[in-house]
Amino acid sequence: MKKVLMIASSLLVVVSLAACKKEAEAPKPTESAAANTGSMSEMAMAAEMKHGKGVGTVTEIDAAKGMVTLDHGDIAELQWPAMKMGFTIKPDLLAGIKVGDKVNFEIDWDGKAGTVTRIEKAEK
Ligand SMILES: [Cu+2]
Repeated sequence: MKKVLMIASSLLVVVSLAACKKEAEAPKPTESAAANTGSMSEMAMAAEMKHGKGVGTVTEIDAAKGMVTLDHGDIAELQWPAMKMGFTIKPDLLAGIKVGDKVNFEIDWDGKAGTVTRIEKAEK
């Protein structure tokens, strides 16, 4: 929406100053540079949240803190090797899950911390 408005307003500037070409061209680089910076940072932020799927074993549950520790296998989407690590989780997702369970899970990873968005016992 913003970008469309920027383009529309820079077109207006060009049209209104069309009589004098030198003045019409001068403000253009500044405006498009500002527009690019805005959309680039939005793209970078969107790219930081990644989603991955994995299989693991529950090694620790702290429902009060909304934490679960999983000894998980590779997660291809995140290029992660197998490891043991803690994730935040909504406590209600932990219903029926206990330490020692083998689980299938999905996570959101923001580059620093992971949140389990789905977890269920794996079929044996
Ligand atoms: Cu991990």
